[in-house]
Amino acid sequence: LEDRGLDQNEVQNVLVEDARTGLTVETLKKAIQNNLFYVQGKYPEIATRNDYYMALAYAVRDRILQRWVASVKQYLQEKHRIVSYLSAEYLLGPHLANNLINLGIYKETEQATKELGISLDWLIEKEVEPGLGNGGLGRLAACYMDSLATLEVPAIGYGIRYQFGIFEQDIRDGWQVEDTDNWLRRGNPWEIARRELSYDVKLGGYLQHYTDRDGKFRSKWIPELTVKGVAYDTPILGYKVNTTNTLRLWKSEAPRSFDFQSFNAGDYNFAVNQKIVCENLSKVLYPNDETLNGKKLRLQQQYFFVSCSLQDMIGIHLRQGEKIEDFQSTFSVQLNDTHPAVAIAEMMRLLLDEHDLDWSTAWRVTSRTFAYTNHTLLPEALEKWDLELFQSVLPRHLEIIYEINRRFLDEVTVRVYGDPEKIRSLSLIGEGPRKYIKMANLACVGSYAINGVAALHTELLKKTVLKDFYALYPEKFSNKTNGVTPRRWMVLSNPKLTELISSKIGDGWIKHLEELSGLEKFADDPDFQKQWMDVKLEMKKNLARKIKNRTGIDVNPESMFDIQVKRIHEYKRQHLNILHVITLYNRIKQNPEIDIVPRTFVFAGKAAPGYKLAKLMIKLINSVGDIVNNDPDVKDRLKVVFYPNYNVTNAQKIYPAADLSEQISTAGKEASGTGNMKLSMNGALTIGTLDGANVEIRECVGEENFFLFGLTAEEVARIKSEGYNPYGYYQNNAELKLAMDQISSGYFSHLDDTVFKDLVKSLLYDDQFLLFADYQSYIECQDKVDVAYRDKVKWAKMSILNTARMGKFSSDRSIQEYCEDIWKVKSVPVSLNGN
Ligand code: B1N
Repeated sequence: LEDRGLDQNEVQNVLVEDARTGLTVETLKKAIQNNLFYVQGKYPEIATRNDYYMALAYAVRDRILQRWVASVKQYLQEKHRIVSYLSAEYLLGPHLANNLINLGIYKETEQATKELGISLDWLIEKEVEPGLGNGGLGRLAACYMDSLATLEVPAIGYGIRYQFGIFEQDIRDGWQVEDTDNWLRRGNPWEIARRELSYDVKLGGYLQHYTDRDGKFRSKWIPELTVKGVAYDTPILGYKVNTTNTLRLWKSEAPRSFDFQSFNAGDYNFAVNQKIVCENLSKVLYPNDETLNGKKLRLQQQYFFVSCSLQDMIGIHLRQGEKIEDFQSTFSVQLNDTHPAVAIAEMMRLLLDEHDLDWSTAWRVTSRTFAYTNHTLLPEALEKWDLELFQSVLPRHLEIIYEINRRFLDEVTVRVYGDPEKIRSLSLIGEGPRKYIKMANLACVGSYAINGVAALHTELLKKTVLKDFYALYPEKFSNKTNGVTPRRWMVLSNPKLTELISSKIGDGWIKHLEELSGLEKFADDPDFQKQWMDVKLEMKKNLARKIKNRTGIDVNPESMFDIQVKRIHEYKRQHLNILHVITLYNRIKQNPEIDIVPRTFVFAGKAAPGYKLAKLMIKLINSVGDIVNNDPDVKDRLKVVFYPNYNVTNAQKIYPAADLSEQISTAGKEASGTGNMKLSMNGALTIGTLDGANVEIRECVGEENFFLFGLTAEEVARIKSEGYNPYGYYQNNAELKLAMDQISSGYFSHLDDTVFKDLVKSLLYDDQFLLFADYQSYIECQDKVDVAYRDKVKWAKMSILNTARMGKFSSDRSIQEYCEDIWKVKSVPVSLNGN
């Protein structure tokens, strides 16, 4: 840092908690009033709800900044290995309440706002959440950032500051319609733009080959375009610790040189156009969850954020006075799936072309830096880039990937005795009508560790998609079962349950979730059961109110809340759930006096805009709902609700109200799932298949507290290899046949027999997800749920035991495992010493 024009000894240090940043009700109140006046320029009588929200948000931010600055300072002054998490998605959810909880000033703030005549809830609900992710993968990144900070691990998250996050979903006439998510329109008080922190990123163009003065063969990349990435930092607070890590998201802009050059040449249109092209890179999140579309802009996005991030890390490393070839001692870089896997080629390029290392040194650094998490086995989600498209964006990287591949195949040919099938499967380049790059293979070759996200998933990875890599490098593989943060998913979203739990076992569980096991001894206590179920009922009443507001549907809070909330996908089988609804409906129609437990079926989730069948599943849910909800014979015993625009904000209201959690994916398809954990933590019982983390949840809660049904992953594989015949199941099952015939004949669609044709056809003739094969088992299991729910005492006990036994599924446990087994990092407590 340069001379600042003053004798530094004369400068006074700011106190840590002074009148500006103190945590008492009085200082908070004063801060809000000050911000209202000096930041928003308003006085109370004319201040809007947003003015108050902003005034409070800035008051909270001031308090975070002390800790944030101290954390950064400590990481830079002392030498600690830093975890760098690279993810194309972060599904953070609203910040305000979370930051109040992690700062430990929720109660004080509630009091301060109350004394100012406004309700804290009213302000919290004002926040537009940053929806910078699609689903589980993005939300996992957010939970992991929370746990890293809470465990006081130096970490930085890198990603993209999408101007438009995941689309907003509305339901019109039962169909999903999408609207853009303009989340930044009222400003974002939680980020700090670091205009001075920016990097150039090259795109497109061609290579010039030449021999340099030392006789070294070199490639010079002449790009077609250069874009600039600007850092936007968001603080990530740990729970009741000083540690505050950074989430650094890159925004793309046109470099300034552009305007000058083109304006000088008089080409105004070109300049304006290029500016738009550059800004487009971080414009919008691709809304596809587990499906590829191979679009050039997506590859450009991936490369853009990866390049900025690596340049940033190298800068940090070198500024510490370290040598470039020791990079891996400063950073351990985790790849959140293959979306950032181009980092392996980019690291090589930076080391070879910009830092002048030789290949073997560069490769040693690179292959000791990266670790790769795989999140899916679905073939349609495995990233492949058309080789020509890749070359048109990243010509130099293609050349580097060829060289990595050449050396890799040379080395392994001997080890696989030249087996051409194995070599084909290991190669980074796929051959076919068109050549393509296999990003998972690049990630496996370039990483020192590879992990799956649940025990079953990791086993399947080793046996299927990555089996040839597992044979080569068994020591690289491990399992890291996903987890979720109890701060957001219990303390924040379910304060009543939190209070009840803490009244019995203290509040240590919030940081040490295993301590929830202390609840087991109250599972049979009638008073505790009553309090437990009272909280559940209150949460169900809250949700019922929300449902009424949002959809107009009246639901009975005393009915069983049967909940399936997640992205809409064939493999997740929301349509299996709907077949159950139709089956119950038909039983009522055939015997109107039948004794069944009243149920409210709640569905929520977005379908990728281009995924026709998923959109049709939404329409089917709504169509069935229209008939069932309004049929007088049903007498309100069944209600079907599709809650629109599922996001973190809505999820926080839904999980606490669940009695039954639907986790019914085809076995072997859901890598882990994390909603399954959040629901169970909040006292829901699970009906589920042996898939993903369900397997481990069942092991933990006990098989008597879990409703299991369906084929196993092995049986699914066997049936598929023998040839699955859905039509046979349909013909032989009267209830299934009736339900399917109703859907296809238009019973739920005003006699229009065309609407659901594609869905019916897929289920009857070529369903990859074996709905009919699991139908009978599912229905029988649901009948057991019905019986179990009638025994209130037993249900309460099972609900308590579910929560009590969920300790393993804290993201703190997951992160602890990553730290010990993969990253080799330790916690670094941060002190606030008055600087
Ligand atoms: O990642 C979650 C898991 O809990 C889920 O089971 C898994 O389905 C999810 C391409 C994905 N896998 N792959 C994706 C997301 C966006 C995209 O563009 C793939 N999401 C998952 C966390 O481990």
